[in-house]
Amino acid sequence: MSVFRLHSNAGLDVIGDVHGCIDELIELLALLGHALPDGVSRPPSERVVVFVGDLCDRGPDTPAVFRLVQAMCDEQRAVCVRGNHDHKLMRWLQGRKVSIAQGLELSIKQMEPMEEHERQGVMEFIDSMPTHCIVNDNVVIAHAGIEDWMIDRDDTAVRAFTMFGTTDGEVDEFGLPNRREWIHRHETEHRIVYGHTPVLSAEWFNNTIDIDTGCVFGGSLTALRYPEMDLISVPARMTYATRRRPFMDF
Ligand SMILES: [Mn+2]
Repeated sequence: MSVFRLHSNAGLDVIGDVHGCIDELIELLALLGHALPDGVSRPPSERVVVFVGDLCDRGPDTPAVFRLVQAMCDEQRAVCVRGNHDHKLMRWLQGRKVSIAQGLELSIKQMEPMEEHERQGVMEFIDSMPTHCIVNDNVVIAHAGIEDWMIDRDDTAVRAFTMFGTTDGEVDEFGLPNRREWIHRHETEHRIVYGHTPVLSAEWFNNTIDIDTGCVFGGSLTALRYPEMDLISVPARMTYATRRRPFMDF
């Protein structure tokens, strides 16, 4: 893992947690004007796509999502920062001991028919995902968010935080980890775009925005366009998984 810095004059489309929702992803990319790697229709957009991570688990077709996103990354049209679910799938692919739960069991089943080299390709792809991405020295994309002092740094603490969020033992009213204390501490000029915690609607708070609108849980898949700051969403075609706690308001 590393920090990925990029400059884009053409603009940027940041996409929330996909979790195997291939139909909604294809629909959203088409709506944003991106050509799909299957070669149909429009010329490629100059805009760069950044995924906030968690491409896999819980949803209907994780292999298809990896094929599409990997192809876009190979063509240098996209970047994906690493989410906790991607990380765990990588560890499973590496033959390490991980608990097979929270949708990983579905990804494993869906990946069964894949050729060995394809699974290897997914493993290497996840291994190459950065901890966070900094665009035009202004927008920071990190799966679970980031503390200000972590921006443009890469060490064990940064990796853990950007994938899993706060792990200081604080819990919310549902007894689950309180993942978003950092948004109150954010003070730099950076705009921070993240996912990880499903919200009913994506709203700016203190120069940060959570764009995980819970597609796999029957919400929607959302993109933030930069510099326009428009939010574009497509509704989930169905509820693919159920949640342990309700969506946060924002
Ligand atoms: Mn996550």
